[in-house]
Amino acid sequence: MSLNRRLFLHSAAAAAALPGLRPLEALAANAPYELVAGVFKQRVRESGPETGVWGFNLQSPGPLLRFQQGEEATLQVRNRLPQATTVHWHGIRVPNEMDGVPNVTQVAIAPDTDFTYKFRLPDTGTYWYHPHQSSFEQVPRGLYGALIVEEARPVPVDREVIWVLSDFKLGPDNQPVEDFGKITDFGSGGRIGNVIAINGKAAGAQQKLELRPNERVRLRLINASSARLLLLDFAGHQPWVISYDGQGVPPRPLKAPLLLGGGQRTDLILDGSAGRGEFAVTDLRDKGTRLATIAYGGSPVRARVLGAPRAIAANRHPTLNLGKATRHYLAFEGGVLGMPAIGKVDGRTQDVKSIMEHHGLSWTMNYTAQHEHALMHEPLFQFRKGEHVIIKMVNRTEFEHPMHLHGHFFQVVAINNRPVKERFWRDTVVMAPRQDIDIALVADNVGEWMFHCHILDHAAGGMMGTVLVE
Ligand SMILES: [Cu+2]
Repeated sequence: MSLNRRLFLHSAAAAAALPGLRPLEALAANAPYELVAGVFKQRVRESGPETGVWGFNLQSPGPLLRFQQGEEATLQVRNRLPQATTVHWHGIRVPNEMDGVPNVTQVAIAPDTDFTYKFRLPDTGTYWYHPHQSSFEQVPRGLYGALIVEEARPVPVDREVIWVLSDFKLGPDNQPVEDFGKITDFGSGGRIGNVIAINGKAAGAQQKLELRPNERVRLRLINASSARLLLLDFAGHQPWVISYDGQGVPPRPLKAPLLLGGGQRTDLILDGSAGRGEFAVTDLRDKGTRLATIAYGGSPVRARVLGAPRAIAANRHPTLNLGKATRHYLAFEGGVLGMPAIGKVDGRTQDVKSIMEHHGLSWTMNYTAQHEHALMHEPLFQFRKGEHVIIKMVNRTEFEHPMHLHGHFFQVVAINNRPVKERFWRDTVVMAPRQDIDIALVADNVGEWMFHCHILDHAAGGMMGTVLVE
C-alpha cells in the first residue's frame, strides 16, 4: 500500500475516533507527501464569522501524519505564506539538517518556494510539527499538526482520540488580534489567546468526547499553544498515563490534574468507568474553563471496566551513567519581574532595560540574550559525541519555562537539588519560577541543536540557545 493511501486510511480511522470534534484529516496527495503552508479561513468560534488562520493543507491543525516505526518520511513543504518559514518535527530524533531551524540547520523557506524534509522515524509515540521561523507568530496563527509513529504492538483500546490543544487570540470579529511580537509579551507570560481550541475549534461544553460505558479510549494530548500552559482535570474519571512526550512509562493512574506545558505531550488511557451522565474536562489554569464534555451514550462495550493497560514498549534510549557525566550550568534571568538581568547581546554586556529597549529582547541564558536564530553566537554547550552530561538549569526568573531540547531526550534527575527517584525520558520540561532542575542526557546526536523555551514569545525574547554535539 502506498504511503499516501495508508495516511488516508489512518486518517479515516482517526476521524471516526473524534465524535463531535472536527476530524483531523490527512489529505491524500501524491508522494512525496505535501504540506502546503497557506492562509485561509476556518470556523474557530461556534458563532460569527470564520477566522483567518494560517495552516497546512487548508486546515489547522494540519493533516495528521501517521507512520510506522523505522519508516522513512518524505515531506515536501510548500510555502504559500507571506513570510519565510520552516518546519520542525518536535521530539523526532532527526538528522540535524532535517531539524527545520532557520540559520542553524537550513536556510528558511522563502515565500513561494519549497523544501523537502526526509528522515527516518526512529521512535514510536506522539509528536507534532510546527514552524521554527517567527514561531511566536506562525504557531498561534494555526501552523501545527500531530505526527504519530505507531507501536508494533499498540496498547489495546477500542478507539483513539487526538486532541491538539492550542489557543487563538481573536477580536469580536473573530479575526486574530494583530499584536504579535510585543516586548511586553516577550518579557512576561507570553501572548496568551482568549479562545482555547481543541483540534482547531473553540473548546467548551459543546465539544463532546462521547464514551460508551466501559469503553477504553487512548487520548493523545498535544499542547501546541504558543504560550499557554494547561492543567487538565478529568472530573469523575481517573485516566492512566501511558507516555510522556511520546516515550512510554509504566502505566500509572493520573492522581492529580495533568500539567501540559507548551510542546509537551501526554498519552492517556481513558475508560468509560462512570457509565452514564456528562462530565466536564476543565483547564484549572484558566479559571476552570470547560474545554470539553465527556458524554455517555450507547450500550456497554463490556461488562466491567478494564484493569491497568499494558505498557508501551520502550524506545531505544542510551543507558545514562550519572557517575561519569560531566556537569554544566545554565542560568536563566530576565523578564519584567524580579531582579534586573545583565547580559550580553551581540558581544556587548548591558542591562536588561537596554536589552529590551535596543534589542527587543528580555531574557538571558548564561548571561547572553540571543536574537531568534538570526545571530546565533557561541553555542551554550559543546559536547563530545557520546558524552554523558548533567545540565543544572537555574531559573532565576519569576516565570515558568517549558524548556525543549532538540534531537535528544533527557531525564530530570534532580529538582531543587533533590534527586528524582522515578525518571522519564522527555524532550520538554516545565521549570517552575525560581526552580532548579538537573537534566541528564547522552549527547549522541551530532549537530547543533536548539535548546529553548517553548513559550515562543520567550524564545523570541532571548531564551534560545544551541548545544553543539561533535
Ligand atoms: Cu520561558
